[in-house]
Amino acid sequence: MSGRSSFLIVANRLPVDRVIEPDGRASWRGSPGGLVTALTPVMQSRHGAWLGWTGAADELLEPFEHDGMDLIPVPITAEEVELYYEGFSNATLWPLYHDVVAQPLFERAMWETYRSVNERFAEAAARTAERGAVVWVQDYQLQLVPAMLRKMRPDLRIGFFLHIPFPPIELFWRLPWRQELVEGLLGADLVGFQLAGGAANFRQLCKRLLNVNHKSSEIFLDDRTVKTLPFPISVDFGELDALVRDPQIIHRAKEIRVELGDPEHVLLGVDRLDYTKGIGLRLEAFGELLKEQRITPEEAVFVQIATPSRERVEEYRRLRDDIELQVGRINGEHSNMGRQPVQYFHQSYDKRELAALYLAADVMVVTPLRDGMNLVAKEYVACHHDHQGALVLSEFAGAANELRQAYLVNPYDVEGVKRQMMSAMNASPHELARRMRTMRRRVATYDVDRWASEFLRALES
Ligand code: ADQ
Repeated sequence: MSGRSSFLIVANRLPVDRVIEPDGRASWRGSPGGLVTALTPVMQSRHGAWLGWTGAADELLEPFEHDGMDLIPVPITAEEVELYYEGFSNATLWPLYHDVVAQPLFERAMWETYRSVNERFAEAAARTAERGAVVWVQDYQLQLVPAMLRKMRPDLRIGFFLHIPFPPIELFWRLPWRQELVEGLLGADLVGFQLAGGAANFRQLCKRLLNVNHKSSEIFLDDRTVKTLPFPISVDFGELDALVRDPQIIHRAKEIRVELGDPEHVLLGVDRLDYTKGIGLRLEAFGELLKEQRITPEEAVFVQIATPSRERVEEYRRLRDDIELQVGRINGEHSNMGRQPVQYFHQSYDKRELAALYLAADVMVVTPLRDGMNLVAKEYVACHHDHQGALVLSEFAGAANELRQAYLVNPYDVEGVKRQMMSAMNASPHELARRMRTMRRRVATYDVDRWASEFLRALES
């Protein structure tokens, strides 16, 4: 460990997961995901440091090195996990920023803890950053950090990226602590959003709340300017594309289809088990297609992978029960011996198995009610160099902005979802290739590397 760094990432979580070795010792493994892959080379070349929580409460760990990065654990107590993480982040901000598809909780104790944990992250960053360093703060759990950090260290260049949608004024306005939150973000030199719409929402809000002027992407404060720009996040196209050319993965994809009973159509959903993802409504659409005999259990199987998520938050527990009840109902009504039309897995998978599933699926169904981007949609596209496979995609996912050739749906319109699922299943290979080719060009060009480098270029210019 070398002390101070000229490049810092500040995120709720460190980019590593703890693994217990067979001999009982604990070690760290890089957590999967595009963000870590995209940032690792930048971190290595700039000797960067990453500040974040280990994921375990009440743990005090010294900084350590992993894969050429300095990792600096920020401790969080069990009570703070409840109030800052499960509370204000996931029970207040998450639903508020996702169109209030669940009722947000507005509790003062949660807010107070959010503020004090943000302060701790800012202090840790202030201690670690070299003079004039570049600091990149990630996501909705840390929206107060930019202003806190600027106050402690005006010499730094501070960027912030929001991975989830930024809501329209009318929704954001409900937040009792709206002013402090907006001022928190304005501590950055650059605030990045997934979409231009989110950036515009933010600028309008600043005008209305603080009466500050803006012109195109810039907000003018008394003593400086804040840039607000869209940077649609993406996936590691090259890695996924190479993975699905691996003979073992190809073999596994074929095996999956056989295990599913070799149906004509394999439909797939892959999501964190979250109420924003629209899992229930896509199952409802599939169930109705079965009921109306527009498809039979011999023809089509729906595989739904739902990664366990936020299981201590009440909404999420209820959601799990609802989905499992629904799966049971559909299978109860439509299964015959040896054939279950919905295959449901409440599990996490490694990259290779996930790639094989994407490759095996004829129709990927992505139907969030609201989603910042949705990487699953882009991962599916990256896995289809065969130019086959159809993507059914919600208009309310950020990815719909780029993937215009998907079978776009309004997830609130069940008849429309059913219609597009049928079109996707019945499309000719020629039609599928036409759509897939254009979508692949887009994802190949705007991959996650490009996302990170464009953000950093805008921050440093
Ligand atoms: P998420 O809401 O988590 O991300 P998403 O973008 O779809 O949603 O990313 C999920 C990731 O988890 C994907 O990379 C996927 O492969 C992986 N995953 C899902 N289920 C899995 C399973 N069972 N096993 C293993 N891996 C699984 C938030 C925002 C999004 C935004 C991203 C990135 O909500 O809108 O796209 O951040 O900015």
